[in-house]
Amino acid sequence: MRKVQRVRAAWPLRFRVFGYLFRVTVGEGMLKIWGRTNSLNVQKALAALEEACVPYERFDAGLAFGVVNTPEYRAMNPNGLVPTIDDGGFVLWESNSIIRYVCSKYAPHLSPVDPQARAGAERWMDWQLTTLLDPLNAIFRPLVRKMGTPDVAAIEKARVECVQNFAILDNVLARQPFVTGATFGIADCCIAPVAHRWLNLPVERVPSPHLEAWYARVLERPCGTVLELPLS
Ligand SMILES: N[C@@H](CCC(=O)N[C@@H](CS)C(=O)NCC(=O)O)C(=O)O
Repeated sequence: MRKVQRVRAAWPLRFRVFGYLFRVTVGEGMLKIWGRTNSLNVQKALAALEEACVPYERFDAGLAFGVVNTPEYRAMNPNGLVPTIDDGGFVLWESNSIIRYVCSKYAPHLSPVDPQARAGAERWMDWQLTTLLDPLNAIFRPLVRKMGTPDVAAIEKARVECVQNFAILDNVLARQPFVTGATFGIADCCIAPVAHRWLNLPVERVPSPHLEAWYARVLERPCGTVLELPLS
């Protein structure tokens, strides 16, 4: 499998060097992640790694890059989907589980332990998977990935759902700077790539000043580097 990217440079070099030396010293080696950078679920995992300041090696995988159907990959991830990580021999798939793991282990400040704060954050992560994702895909796949013949009525129905969903976020972000309160956390890692996709889709949106202000704040953070690519 071709290695395409080493440590990213979003954080000051001294933090990266410290992280690298720490991992080498304790014998963990560099964390590995498989997945193409235009995948939403890969972006979520990368956002967590960037925010947690974890040095990593990324390997392109999925769609045109293949890899996901090789026996070696399937042994790690039997779904044949991306992302997958290998952290010193600990293999994990499912983007939200990766976010939880990376933040709990490497960035506890992003990962609440208080049961109510934890549930509050995880609620948004579940909501991203169960509510935000499907209508977004119903627009993204035909209009950006050019998958199938666009069904205008289905796209419009999905657009209306997205407008309603993102209005919920806009209302929350009118009261606080980040999804779960005053500081950036796991829920922001999870939702930022989805908002990036919504705010860049070629469809009509209603004004969402608080969502857009939050997104601008997120772009200034380490995870903003993950969101630089145009949609593809
Ligand atoms: N529930 C999984 C879904 C993973 C998933 O559907 N990944 C997509 C990319 S976003 C995928 O692997 N598509 C096939 C491919 O890229 O070959 C997760 O959150 O990690």
